[in-house]
Amino acid sequence: MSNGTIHAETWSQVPLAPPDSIFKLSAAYKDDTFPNKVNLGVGAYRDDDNKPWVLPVVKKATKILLEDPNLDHEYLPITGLPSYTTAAAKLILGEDSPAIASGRVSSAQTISGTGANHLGALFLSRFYQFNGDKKVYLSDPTWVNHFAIFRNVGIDPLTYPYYDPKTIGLAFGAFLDTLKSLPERSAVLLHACAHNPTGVDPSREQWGQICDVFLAKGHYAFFDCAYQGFASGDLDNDAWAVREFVRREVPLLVCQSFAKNAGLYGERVGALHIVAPTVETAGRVKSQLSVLTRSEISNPPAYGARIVSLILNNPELFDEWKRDIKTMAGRIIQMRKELYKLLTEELKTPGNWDHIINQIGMFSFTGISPDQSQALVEKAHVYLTQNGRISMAGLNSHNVRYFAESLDRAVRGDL
Ligand code: KET
Repeated sequence: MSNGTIHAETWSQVPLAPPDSIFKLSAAYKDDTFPNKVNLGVGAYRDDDNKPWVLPVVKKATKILLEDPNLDHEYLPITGLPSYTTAAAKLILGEDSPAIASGRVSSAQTISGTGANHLGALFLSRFYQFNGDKKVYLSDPTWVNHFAIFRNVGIDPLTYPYYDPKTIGLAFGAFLDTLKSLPERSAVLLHACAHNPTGVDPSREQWGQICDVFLAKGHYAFFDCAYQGFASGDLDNDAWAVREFVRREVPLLVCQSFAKNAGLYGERVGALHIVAPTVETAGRVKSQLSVLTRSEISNPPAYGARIVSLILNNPELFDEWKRDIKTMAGRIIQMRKELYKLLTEELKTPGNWDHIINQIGMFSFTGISPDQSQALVEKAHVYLTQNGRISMAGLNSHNVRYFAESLDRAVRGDL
């Protein structure tokens, strides 16, 4: 070391990492001064005036919370606010869930859906009896962060076929064949509903066949549920696949997020639910979730969980929330219809655009090439991920025409 001085680590070995592919779009959009710019990048709901929407039911719950004379800022228990985790488990697994009734669900409050994925992956990494090396199978494509989340805990992420670019739909045959060919007891990540980024979900009949293979092969289902309510506008409907797997006793866990369906993005409200085979196992699992959580975050943040707990445990607020979800899902469906109409009837954009109305949830996978996506970003000020995913929630009655026209030009190579 120079001058005989001993230096502490100076990070000369740290490589510069590229910015996050989704969040960099939000930043670029913010900096863009073009008046007609459109943000279709991050999956965050916007109202028809392109404003973030604080759900009316969240405003009500906040008021109740703030007026509560007993409100304090003490630590929550390590695995979270019990009134929240219990109600959250019921929301995804169902009021009459056999797993809840028999006390086999271990729940932990997490830092939103990302934290649930992380804790679930960490738990698997520590305790799952992998058949060989630690591997998880992810849909191709999937939410990009899944890869990093599993790598972080020493699980190698591999993919299974899911999407067929030719049909812009589910590659069901290849998906099922791959599930059958994986080693027994493989860990497989499934999107519970409103698949990100494709907007393509299996039908109930297809879920049934997927479930058959999971049972036959003893696979472990790692469900990620970040969009309950956003697929169909109905919370129970969107939880169907998870509940069916529980009913048929596939070993599984569920990662849950209230970022999107309650508009609580920044409050980081999530939960991990592990369904165990017996009450006794559930107790041991929960004890380990507690140990893992303690070392990472000590205990989760209280505010968002209190809001969601109020909403889930008060029948009036719960009904109001369901109406708010319908408002969001309904506006997105409306935008799908308008975009489809503009592309097919008015602009007569080359290609088939049926997938715009057939795909569900917050996203649409347009099927355009990375070059066309880039042209939209660079020349039309329309921000979307390179894979051609658009967040439908970023469209509204004011910008849908500009977007349709820009997409039309990109497809024709005129941008
Ligand atoms: N799972 C999926 C499938 C998902 O799309 C997201 C977020 C999450 C989990 C985590 O969300 P959280 O806010 O931690 O509850 N997706 C959007 C935002 C992001 O990338 O973080 C997105 O794809 O735009």
